[in-house]
Amino acid sequence: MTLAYIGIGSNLEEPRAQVSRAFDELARLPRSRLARRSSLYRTAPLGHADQPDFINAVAALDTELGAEELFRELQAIEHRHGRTRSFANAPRTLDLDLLLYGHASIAGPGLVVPHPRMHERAFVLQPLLEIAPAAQIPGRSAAAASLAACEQQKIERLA
Ligand code: PH2
Ligand code: MG
Ligand code: MG
Repeated sequence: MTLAYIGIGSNLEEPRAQVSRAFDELARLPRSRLARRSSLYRTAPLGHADQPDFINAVAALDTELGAEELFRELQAIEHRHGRTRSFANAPRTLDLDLLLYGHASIAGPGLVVPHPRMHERAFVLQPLLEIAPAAQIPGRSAAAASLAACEQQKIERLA
């Protein structure tokens, strides 16, 4: 079993419902158990500013799936949510990012773990730290140390 962390994001077509459904679909993945779900967070868009706010969250998944297998399952869920790919950082119905896969560092053609930008994003780090306060990012520092550098990013935990 490997403990993987998955970043969830949506800013189109009822984002809160998209994210809630995504948690349920992660819970149904084969050879896997949804271990924890973070709260939902409303966050200002990063990268491409002219788009709606996002709903973001993080899931912890205990899984026997390999990293590539899990990555393909995540893409299949995105696809079922009507995800299309237009340009980088475009608005999306659902984005599922494999943030961490145990303590592994992976640099494949289609999959890079840890997620290469997670350490600079409050919308990843804050929900991650909610469910894994001691999280370490392989090749970098503790997630908590990275969050300190993101304090200007707008993020609000939803009730
Ligand atoms: N995802 C991006 C780019 N910018 N901004 C927020 N607030 N939340 C996201 O999930 C997000 C983003 C690329 O995946
Ligand atoms: Mg993403
Ligand atoms: Mg993605």
